[in-house]
Amino acid sequence: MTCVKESVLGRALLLVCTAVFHSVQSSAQVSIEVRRTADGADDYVCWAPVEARVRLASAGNANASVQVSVEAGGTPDGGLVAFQTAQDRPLAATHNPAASIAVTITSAWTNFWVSGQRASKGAKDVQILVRDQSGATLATLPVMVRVRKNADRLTDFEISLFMAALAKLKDQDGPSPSYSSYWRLHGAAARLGIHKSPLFLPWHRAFLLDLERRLQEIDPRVTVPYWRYDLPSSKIFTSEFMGVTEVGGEFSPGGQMGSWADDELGRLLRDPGERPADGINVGLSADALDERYLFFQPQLENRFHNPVHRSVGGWLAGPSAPADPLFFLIHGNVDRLWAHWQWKHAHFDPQNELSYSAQGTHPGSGPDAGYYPRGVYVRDTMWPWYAGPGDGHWPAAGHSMKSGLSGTIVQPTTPESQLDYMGSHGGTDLGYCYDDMGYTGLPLARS
Ligand SMILES: [Cu+2]
Repeated sequence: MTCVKESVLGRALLLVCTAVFHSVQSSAQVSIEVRRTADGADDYVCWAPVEARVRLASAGNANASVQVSVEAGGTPDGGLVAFQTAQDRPLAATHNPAASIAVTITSAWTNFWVSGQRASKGAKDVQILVRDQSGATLATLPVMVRVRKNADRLTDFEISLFMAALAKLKDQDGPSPSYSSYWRLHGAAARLGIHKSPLFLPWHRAFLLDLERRLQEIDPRVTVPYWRYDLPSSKIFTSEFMGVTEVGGEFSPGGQMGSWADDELGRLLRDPGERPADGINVGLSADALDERYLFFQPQLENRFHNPVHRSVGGWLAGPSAPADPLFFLIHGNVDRLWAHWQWKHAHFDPQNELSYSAQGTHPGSGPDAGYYPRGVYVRDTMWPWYAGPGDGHWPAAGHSMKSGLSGTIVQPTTPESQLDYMGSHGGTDLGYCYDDMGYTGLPLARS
């Protein structure tokens, strides 16, 4: 069986694994793996099905086979996973996971699919269990259903994990990319057409994923939460999280945000006259957004995004916006709104101009030909995820996205690669999901 070492829980898990191991010595020894590795560092799943496999690990009779069931263990309010046997990766139309599946295991690997059903609470709180026909547990593998959540509904523990990972990234000067490189990249990209163009959404999707993977490298339990800025919030603008703004007074973030500063920009600035915790009136329902990308993108950018940057003010009102970590919570929500719109209109096909209006590669085809700079068209590589020298329009790129512990990296990083973010329509699963949008497009109860 596979015993997993996790940074904090390592000792406890090792004990659990050892205990289970002893109890099954009399019967079969069974191994479970997620993503074809014995390494627990990639045992994180979202709603999208992820490949897992099981086999008899004991040497001995090579012809042995055992009838087992694969099921989930955990707690009633923690994470939950479900299973499916299928040759090919199930897509939205074929996804049909069950609480348990019957499998005949041998000394060769047998594959199955595991997908999240309910979000974990900041730890590997769900187990993949293999039981024999008497119900005895033959093997157990802890996993985490790691989803992006509403920042206002995070537990104090989840907030502390996120803030600790952020602080660690901020303190690290050496490993690349550092926190400050994110606002520098955004500032440079702002001159290349990432705003006021179709590129706005896919570029920021990749950018968010880039930071999220960097944070997960520090703590794999962390995701970037989203700020529902259209609603009042009680938890986000506190000294434990994104800081407090006193109306008519100073911006006095307290806690960790109180000492947040940048070598070049100085101390964190926000507009002291605003109370973001009250919510920001965007004056438009998300349901009213146009179903054509050409019109949807500027609506989302101008009505649901620009006023938020302006209202919070300070760093967030300029091209160095990502220097304020609140940037990533804002863009988490922008990306979530895009994801909801994609589901509502089934807009995942990058070859359909209703899903993404700038078709082809630069200078493009159709009515938009020649209109946008390089990088905007659906099959263009987006800077800075671009391996190569500068060429007059693009600077030389010294930045590459981390492959992540469980996220697949798509090369080259094009707008096309970002559209079908869970791979539910045949694209590549980027390894993230939202707590209110399931794999098959069914709205989910937020946890
Ligand atoms: Cu923005």
